[in-house]
Amino acid sequence: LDSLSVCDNNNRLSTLSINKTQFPSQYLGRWYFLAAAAIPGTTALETFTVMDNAEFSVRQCREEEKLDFRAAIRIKDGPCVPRKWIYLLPEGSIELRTEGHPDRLTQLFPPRCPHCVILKETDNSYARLLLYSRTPQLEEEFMEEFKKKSSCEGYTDILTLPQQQDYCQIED
Ligand code: MYR
Repeated sequence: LDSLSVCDNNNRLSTLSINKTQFPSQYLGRWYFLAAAAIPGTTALETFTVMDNAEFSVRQCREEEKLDFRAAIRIKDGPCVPRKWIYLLPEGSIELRTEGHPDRLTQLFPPRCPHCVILKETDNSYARLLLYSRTPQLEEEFMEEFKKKSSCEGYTDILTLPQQQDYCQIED
């Protein structure tokens, strides 16, 4: 019986609960990348398999419609790798575009987890769901929520970051 009710509306991705009056300010600041999901048989998770952990910082750029995303990625072998993207936020939109990647679309789906966000990233050749949290450790029920929601969308290939090493410093 449980398996029949698993993919009801409760476990579908929905943008309904995004607070548009606080957007995007409620998403600024620190985030920890905890898990990703993809359709099996695709290469969408390949870039994440080398990661031990990853921390992100999201800031408003001087220009209203641009967000500055920085990451400090800990590679399993040990080194820290800094990354940087500019996301474009067309006025009134809750969908993000990545500067320099015209075919990439990033959509936000707030889960029940109050300190988490799920991003759906699609490009020409891949689609994946990404789970971020304000805290590096996530309550088991919220990780289960991500897995359930992902599976209901057909993204049954799940990768969780090992987080066995220290976090790296985000570079300004
Ligand atoms: C990538 O690894 O492909 C890019 C990842 C983007 C990281 C985003 C982490 C922060 C989540 C908050 C989104 C807020 C948008 C307004």
